[in-house]
Amino acid sequence: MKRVYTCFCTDIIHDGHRNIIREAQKYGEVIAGVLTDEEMIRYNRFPLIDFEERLQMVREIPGVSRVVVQKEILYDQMIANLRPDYVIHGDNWKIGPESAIRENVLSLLKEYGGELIEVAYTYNDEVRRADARAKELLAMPEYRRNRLRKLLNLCPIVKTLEVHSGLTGLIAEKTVVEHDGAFDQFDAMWVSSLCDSTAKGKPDIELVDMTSRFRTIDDVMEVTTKPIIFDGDTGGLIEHFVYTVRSLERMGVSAVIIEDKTGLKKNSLFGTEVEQTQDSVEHFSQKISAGKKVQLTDDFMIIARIESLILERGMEDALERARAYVKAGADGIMIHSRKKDPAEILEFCDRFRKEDRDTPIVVVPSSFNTVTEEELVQHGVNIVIYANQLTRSAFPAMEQTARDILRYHRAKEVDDRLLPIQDIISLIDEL
Ligand code: SPV
Ligand code: MG
Repeated sequence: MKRVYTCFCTDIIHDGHRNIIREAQKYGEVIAGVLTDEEMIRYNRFPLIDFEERLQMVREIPGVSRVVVQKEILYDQMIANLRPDYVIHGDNWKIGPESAIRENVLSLLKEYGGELIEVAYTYNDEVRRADARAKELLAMPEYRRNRLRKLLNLCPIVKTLEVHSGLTGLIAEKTVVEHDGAFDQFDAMWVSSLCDSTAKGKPDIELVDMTSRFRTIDDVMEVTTKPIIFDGDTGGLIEHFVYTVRSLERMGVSAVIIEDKTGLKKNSLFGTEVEQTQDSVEHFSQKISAGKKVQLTDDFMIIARIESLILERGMEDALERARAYVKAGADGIMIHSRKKDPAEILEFCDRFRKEDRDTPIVVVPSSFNTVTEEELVQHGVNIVIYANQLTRSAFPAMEQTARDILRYHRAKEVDDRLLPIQDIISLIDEL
């Protein structure tokens, strides 16, 4: 009997999938692959159900005779192991980044005379509704909140992008790239105080109040499903911070990062050029403990940000604070630096990891931007935040456009570098 292989990268089975299996049965014995969670989140979206349930779901499709695990989105390993006579897939992979997978399959099959069967992709009302429902569920607070903890177990490093609006949220949500046969996308979003303030034309000094910051979160949440890490600045008064924790948790935010500064907060990238006061270890520890005490779920994370390197208080001070904050209940440590050289950050990570194998480490490589994600992983970092690059890329582009319109007294000269009108009016999907 001939062998037919197809891979499932989904957590819902609809008409389209059943149709593929019915077609596949006409050619022989159907073997179905299930793509691992690790690989599914690089290329598609976070699965709503766990891997065991996904395996079971595929086993139960009538016509599937065997289920195997596919560990990589490209088919090299699967095809080498199974040598199927046919691979069957919906024809929707002919366009977009997925076409790289199609090319990969075609070239592997060609080596031994295997064949690709493409079935017209079913996009009926049931499929549309199932898709929409999955996205709605992923966006619900109960589903979204615990996803950061899940990602920490799944990813070598959680890649987080700054967002400050619905539009930037959509970029973090939807941008997927294919590069050298690997797919990638961001895992989480950072609601930066710097960029949230900047978008409102305000300085980053805790002037934009919590109500307004929450409004930004809400705008982002309405159009995205990925988990949110909130930049909570100093966290404010302990008596206020406990309310912030409750609100963020209720909204479905996954984590808040608070920094150990007190008084008038200035942006860390000013370093010692402006007056900034570091909080005492005791007081900041109390703030962490108070926040941990009021949270209602085990999902929410309070991450303590250490400003000792920013304020030039030295490595020993940073490490001592890290120990104290973990003891006070912090679910993670963010270490910050404004040096161009990542050496002090990496030294901190190495030394901290030696004594604490588990507590997640977060870094924000805005200044030390030569460091790669791979190097960060080697030094025990769990979350990397690209904290301001979207805002910094948008501003010069917009300013240049404004300048050129003034210069040419019309908009024709800038048009080539703009999003086409057709694309801007259809950029946002309607319900
Ligand atoms: C932010 O993005 O607001 C941060 C990171 O807090 S930094 O600007 O580097 O302080
Ligand atoms: Mg900030």
